[in-house]
Amino acid sequence: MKQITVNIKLVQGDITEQNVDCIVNAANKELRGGKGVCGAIYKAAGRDELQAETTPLGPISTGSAVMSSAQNLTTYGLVGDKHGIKGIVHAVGPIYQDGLHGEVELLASAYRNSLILARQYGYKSIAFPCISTGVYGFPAALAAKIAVTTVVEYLLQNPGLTVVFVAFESDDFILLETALHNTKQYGQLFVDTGKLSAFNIDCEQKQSLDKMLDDAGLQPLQNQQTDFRGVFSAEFKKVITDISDPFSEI
Ligand code: AR6
Repeated sequence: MKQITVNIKLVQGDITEQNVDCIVNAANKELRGGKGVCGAIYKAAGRDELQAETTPLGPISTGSAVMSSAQNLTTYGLVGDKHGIKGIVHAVGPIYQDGLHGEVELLASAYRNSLILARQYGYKSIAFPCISTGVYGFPAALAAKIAVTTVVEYLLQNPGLTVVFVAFESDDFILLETALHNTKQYGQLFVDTGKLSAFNIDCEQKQSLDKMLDDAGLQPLQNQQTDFRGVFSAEFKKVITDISDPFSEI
């Protein structure tokens, strides 16, 4: 029986604080610094420096993606270790109109092309925001299904990359979690490793998270901070065991 392990992490928080090789920006075609996650990424990386690098790379078409450096973007691990994000994938999702303008395939393409780029650059991990679900108005539940399906399909064919879904809003976290559980349609045996991590938590949150970590046999958190934003991440390890799934020949 064929076994393929797919590593997917789901986090609620800020994409600029993830310990990954590259992060995905929900970009516009002209690669102009904008609002939402784009604004957060440009701010963290250094607005002028990143804009100077991205302007000559554009314009690009909807559904496609380009890689830039991460400029000054640095994040810190749970034990305060400095971690440099190496690249930023600028992926352009569709502006949602009515679902009849190829939006589903264009959103899937934005995810797929980001994964292809990360792999071409030899990166081992990539973090995605919920592309198109903010300013571009894509229905969040449908977007979560497309994101998860596209990523799982890609990883089944190209194992080795760790994918982190970063939900800024708790609603998106729940939608992604549901979509991840529903990928059982591929016949996976689902294993939740129960590994927890946290970012920017307040004292009360820290105590309860430390207890959860302790219960799970893990070390307490080291980087206590007072600015509360995102707190919870769950790591999913999927072991594909069903030979009748569509990718059984891989
Ligand atoms: N980390 C992770 N996710 C975030 C963050 C963050 N720091 N901030 C917001 N989000 P949007 P779009 C989530 O509007 O719909 C820009 O101006 C947010 O909750 O950023 O693809 C670009 O320049 C939402 O779920 O991107 C484009 O012109 C998700 O990011 C246009 O908006 C995407 O929302 C792209 O629109």
